[in-house]
Amino acid sequence: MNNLLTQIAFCIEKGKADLNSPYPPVLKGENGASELTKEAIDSGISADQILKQGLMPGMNRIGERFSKGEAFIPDLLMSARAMNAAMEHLQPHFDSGDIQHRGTLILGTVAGDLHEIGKNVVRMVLEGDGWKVLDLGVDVTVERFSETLRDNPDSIIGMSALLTTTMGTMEQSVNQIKQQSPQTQIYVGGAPLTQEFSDKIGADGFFPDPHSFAKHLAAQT
Ligand code: B1M
Repeated sequence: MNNLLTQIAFCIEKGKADLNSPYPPVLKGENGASELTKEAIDSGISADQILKQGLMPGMNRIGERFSKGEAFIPDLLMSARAMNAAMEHLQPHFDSGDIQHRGTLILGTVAGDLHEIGKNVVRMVLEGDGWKVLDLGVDVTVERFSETLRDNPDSIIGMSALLTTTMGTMEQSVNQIKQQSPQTQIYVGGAPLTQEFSDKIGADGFFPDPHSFAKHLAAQT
């Protein structure tokens, strides 16, 4: 793998956001995820490659260490901070500059769930593919999804969940919205989900990554 991408993955794993981040002390004075991502973009590496081969592997590694009890919540938060710093440089490269929107996507991480990074990547990719995205953030109640749908009735909805516990919340949210508005398309994603789960809860489709989601929507519009 490209050396820059390896270094980016390392910074994400270690939570080194930028040159000025004092954490971790061993990397003091070194470039962080922000500078290295900019350097990667400037050297012609695609935003997609940086995401898939730099940012995501770093995040997966800290996740694995967390599972084994070798990393803790503050480490996850530092990694999330580093990932957000790097993603700022990717945003313009996912941006198509299209003003003619394909449609509106109401997007959010379901109630009880604070994981925002995957949802943010979905927003960047879909915006880049010409969608107007109403990003409701994290911990989004079904009432907020419904209110936003009432104000934007032709929209589709995208829900993200990263916890097995909040998959239940997602099921309730999908049920409630489908009762109120059966024709509204609701798509779901997030690491613990499957197509089988999506079918079971009556959603219109599961996508493991934003690109397959964007491709599916593009085929429909
Ligand atoms: Co938490 N966390 N976390 N966490 N966290 C996981 C998810 C976990 C797998 C870690 C582990 O144990 N290995 C585990 C879940 C276990 C489970 O339920 N099966 C876990 C846990 C347990 C927890 C807490 C309960 C820990 C605790 O408090 N004891 C707690 C819960 C808090 C809450 O939400 N109520 C918690 C907290 C946190 C932080 C807040 C510290 C932080 C999030 C910070 C933030 O988002 N600002 C955090 C982090 C960073 C992680 C890991 C390490 C990374 C998640 C991430 O950002 N991945 C994660 C382990 C892991 O995933 N390896 C973990 C990168 C992101 C780009 O990928 O989100 O999968 P992902 O999104 C992908 C796809 O899934 C897809 O596209 C994205 C890009 O490819 N996708 C969609 C996502 N949504 C989509 C929607 C779509 C389509 C595609 O259509 C609508």
